Amino acid sequence: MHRSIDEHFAEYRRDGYTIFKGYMPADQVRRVRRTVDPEFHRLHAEHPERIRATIANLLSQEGLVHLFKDHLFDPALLDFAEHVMGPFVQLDSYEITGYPSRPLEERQKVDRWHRDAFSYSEVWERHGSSCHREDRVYTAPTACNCITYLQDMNEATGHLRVLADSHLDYTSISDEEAGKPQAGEQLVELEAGDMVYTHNEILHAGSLNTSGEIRYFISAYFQRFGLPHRDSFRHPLINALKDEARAQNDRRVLRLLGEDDHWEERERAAWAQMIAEDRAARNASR
Ligand SMILES: O=C(O)CCC(=O)C(=O)O
Ligand SMILES: [Fe+2]
Repeated sequence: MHRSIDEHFAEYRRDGYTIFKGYMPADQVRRVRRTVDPEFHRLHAEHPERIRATIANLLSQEGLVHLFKDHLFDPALLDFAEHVMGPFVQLDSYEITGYPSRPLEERQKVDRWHRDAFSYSEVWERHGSSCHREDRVYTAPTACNCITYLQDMNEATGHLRVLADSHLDYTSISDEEAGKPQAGEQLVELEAGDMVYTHNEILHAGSLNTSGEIRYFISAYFQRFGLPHRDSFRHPLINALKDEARAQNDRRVLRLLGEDDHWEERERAAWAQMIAEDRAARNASR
């Protein structure tokens, strides 16, 4: 059962995240797992001490781009991203991460509470002057993580943990506490193929995997256009995607890949309209 953009946004604004149930069909989940399994077995064997391994820059991977590009360019996903951030959405990073299965005694261990990249709460949460903590103002995120899980999420595979509505405050978790369960945390209920769409100011953590299978998620990390980005936009495979988007006049896909000659102009036009409305309101009350 699919919910409307408005319903998702109401939840997102209140809690700092929303869940798109069944976002990736089961056969695609199986196809992705089957395709990347050998590479992750290799990566995990190479560094057995690491709790996760990542294949980054998915759009620049010859053998993977065809499998992954439709997931990222899905109009429903981009519609929601634009609803949340405005029409200024750029890709920061597109990757798949796999957690190898760990010994059973590590079950339910927390993989570090954190806020994601480009969050400003991290800068101010420990600042001595604390007046900002009295206000709980919702602001559009500078970045969003769209995380699609490729297995049911439970005690064995390792829950995603979230402190709901922490995108509205400056609560901080000390380094000593970052590896521990937190009072009030939600263990997010998810099945294979579900996508969690987060606000980058939300506090969250993964949990270690003891399921016997690899614990996978695909992360499409969106950011405001123009910010520094991790993925390359200059690879020949990306150029081909941009050529395709240009031929279809698909400006938002071009923008997603770092190309928009008009964004500043468009933003200033929106500001000018607001300033004119404010001026008209002042004049009307004279
Ligand atoms: O492991 C998870 O479920 C979440 C991962 C995460 O928060 C991250 O990679 O930033
Ligand atoms: Fe994260």
